[in-house]
Amino acid sequence: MKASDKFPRFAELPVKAGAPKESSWGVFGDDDELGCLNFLGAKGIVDAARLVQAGKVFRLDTRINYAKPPLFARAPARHNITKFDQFGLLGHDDSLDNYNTQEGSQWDGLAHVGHMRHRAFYNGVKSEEIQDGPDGKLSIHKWADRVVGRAVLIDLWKYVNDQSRPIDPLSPAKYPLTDLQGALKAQGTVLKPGSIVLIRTGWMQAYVKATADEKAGMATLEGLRACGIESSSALMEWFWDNRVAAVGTDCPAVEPWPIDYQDEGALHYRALSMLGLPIGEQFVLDELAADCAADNRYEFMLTSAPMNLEGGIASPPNALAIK
Ligand code: UVW
Repeated sequence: MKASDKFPRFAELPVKAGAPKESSWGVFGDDDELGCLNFLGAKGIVDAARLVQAGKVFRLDTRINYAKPPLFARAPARHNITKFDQFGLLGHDDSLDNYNTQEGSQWDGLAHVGHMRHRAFYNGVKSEEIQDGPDGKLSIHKWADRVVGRAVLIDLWKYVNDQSRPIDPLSPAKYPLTDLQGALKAQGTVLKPGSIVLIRTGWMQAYVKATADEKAGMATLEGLRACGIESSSALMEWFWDNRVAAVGTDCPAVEPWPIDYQDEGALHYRALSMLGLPIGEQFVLDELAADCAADNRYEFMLTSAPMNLEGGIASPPNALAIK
């Protein structure tokens, strides 16, 4: 890190008395609700805009209801179109009923998962403080205009296949930190402070090819088997010390699924509750990856506008990668 970097290193965490081990609580202020998104900023947006050179845009969200049925037994959304033809006005409205904000591509907000032993969410927020409306703590709407900056794709799927050691994405295979570092090196990409990291594991392309019966089998917490990245303290140190602002993946849980809910080392606890690191799941990265491989440019501008829902817990990313 540069000498001007005012944030503590991972080894110096926590900075706040009484805060859990390896937590960033207090680093961005006692009332902070943005966590690692604080690593993004005006300079990063200007630098990211300079990466726009080809005029290509990649949508990173799945279509609504792409997963049939949705994973983790989440409910499918119902889309209704209402016709009107009255007072000389002909047209339509529509509504999306029963919409679960995690039915497809999603950011897990910091209110999604709290630490099971500390009984607390990022920055010590208690479950009672998480509620609908403007006063809801750690609400996703606070990110609505924040997730813009330089992003980097780490194509793990390509990396392991290029080395003739493919994994089965529809199994709980674990990519180690050394693969993330190796893929970056092979791509010639560096992490700069304030980057959003996108990680392609190969899960999404395998899921899309699965049969309807296989998808039905994967739709429950018990039935799902999915690859992901390791959930170690070393990985969190690497993310934090590189000032990674958010991590989005094409797999269902970032870490391999199933997870052991009793294991304090689970990435959901380490990232969301301890570091305040937003994690994204079921992102669409295959077309972007093909383009990055073709022009050998794995960095681009990313814009993501989470839902402006006061008290919201999660959101589709509404993400665009722009090259
Ligand atoms: C669960 O919380 C079950 O899943 P996720 O946050 O990975 O969508």
